Amino acid sequence: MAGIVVVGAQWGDEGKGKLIDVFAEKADMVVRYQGGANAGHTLVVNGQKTVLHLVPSGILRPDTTCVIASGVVVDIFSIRDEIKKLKAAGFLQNPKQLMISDTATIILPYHKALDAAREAALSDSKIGTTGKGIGPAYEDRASRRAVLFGDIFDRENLKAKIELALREKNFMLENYYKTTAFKLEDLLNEVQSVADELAPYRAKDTSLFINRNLKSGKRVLFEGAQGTMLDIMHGTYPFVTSSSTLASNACASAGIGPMNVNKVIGVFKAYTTRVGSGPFPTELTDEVGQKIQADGHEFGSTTGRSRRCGWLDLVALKYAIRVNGITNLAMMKLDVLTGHERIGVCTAYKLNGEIITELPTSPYELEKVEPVIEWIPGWTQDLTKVKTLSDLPRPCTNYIDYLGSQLGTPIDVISVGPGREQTLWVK
Ligand code: 2SA
Ligand code: MG
Repeated sequence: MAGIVVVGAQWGDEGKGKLIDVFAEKADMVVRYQGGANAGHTLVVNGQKTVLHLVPSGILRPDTTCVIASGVVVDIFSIRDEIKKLKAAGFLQNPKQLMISDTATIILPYHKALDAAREAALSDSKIGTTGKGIGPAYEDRASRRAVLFGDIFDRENLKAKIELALREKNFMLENYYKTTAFKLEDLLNEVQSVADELAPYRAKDTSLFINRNLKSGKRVLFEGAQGTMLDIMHGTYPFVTSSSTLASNACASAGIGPMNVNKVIGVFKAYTTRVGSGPFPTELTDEVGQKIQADGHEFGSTTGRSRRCGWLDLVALKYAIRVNGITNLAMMKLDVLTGHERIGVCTAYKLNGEIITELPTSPYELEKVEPVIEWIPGWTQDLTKVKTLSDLPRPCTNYIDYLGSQLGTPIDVISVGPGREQTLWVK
């Protein structure tokens, strides 16, 4: 059995999409296990860029089956558009390549309207959500009134569920948030037309399918979205997303036992970024941060927002290794750090005059910490054409060795550009 979880070890946008696409060459299946169209996974193949939001990052490999598991919140309109684009680009020619779980939650326009209305009402203390309706959809799941993917194929039950939902949502939207209500018939008609288009991808029991495949020795990759620090339980609450982003949720969402997971790969960038509000101890608001932002093209791939940038934070990364049980690491975007005289690495925090090496669990304390930075000499060589580890400049190797010794977890893969070929294997 070979189940491998690929999880974001920072605040998302670590490069999970690229890594999954590379690994998918040797995988039979890629399972997306949480989040929704808030994610933006960018793949560059032969110079052609594809941004995926809901469809798993194995989709560019025609022999890989992609599964959207129960824990995902599926915006049915967004996935319809994503599928259309993929098909037009020559991918997903066989509908069997994509399976959407009947028990996944769906996101409807009222979830997005509520997300936007809530953020607007928060004014100065916004979470900085992507506006994709993620929070309201997971709330519906938890409060047992979610519309599930399977419901959209059953007009009678769908009508009853949406009618009930609209009573409450429209009341809130109109009376509390003073915005526009939704009309039942319009919504039902829209859902109906999308249901017809999505029917070929409907899967009744993805847990059964995944378990059978694992039992027969197939290689299954579980694709995380967002990152550890955005986890609903263990992230920088309340500045988090509304799902569990951790490796352990791959099991809960897909309906498999934890013993099926053989490896947990933590993906991190050679520096740190965060999009949205919330504490970010190593954030650089000066020209160094701006250089990283420009060189790394650090813009949200869903919203286009500028990502905040800073040095690598080993306190947060070690925390991610702990809470996920990360067994192996992949370092992405090392090429972006070219051209800095020196590279900063945060090895500890200072809190109320004391040095601490564990991430504070209190959001108020995390907001107050100052990073303790160690400096490593930088390099000027362009890394994007480097093909093997031995061709990396000496200071760069020193940086990698330094991180390896600090983290105590092997770094197996180093990425020096967005392309599949810009991948260096440590072993
Ligand atoms: P939400 O929309 O409710 O999940 O937002 C809550 C917080 O989670 C953050 N979040 C993300 N952070 C990084 N990357 C994400 N995906 C997009 C990308 C983001 C974008 O790939 O760049 O385009 O802006 C993502 N999705 C959610 C979000 O910023 C909030 O802090
Ligand atoms: Mg992203």
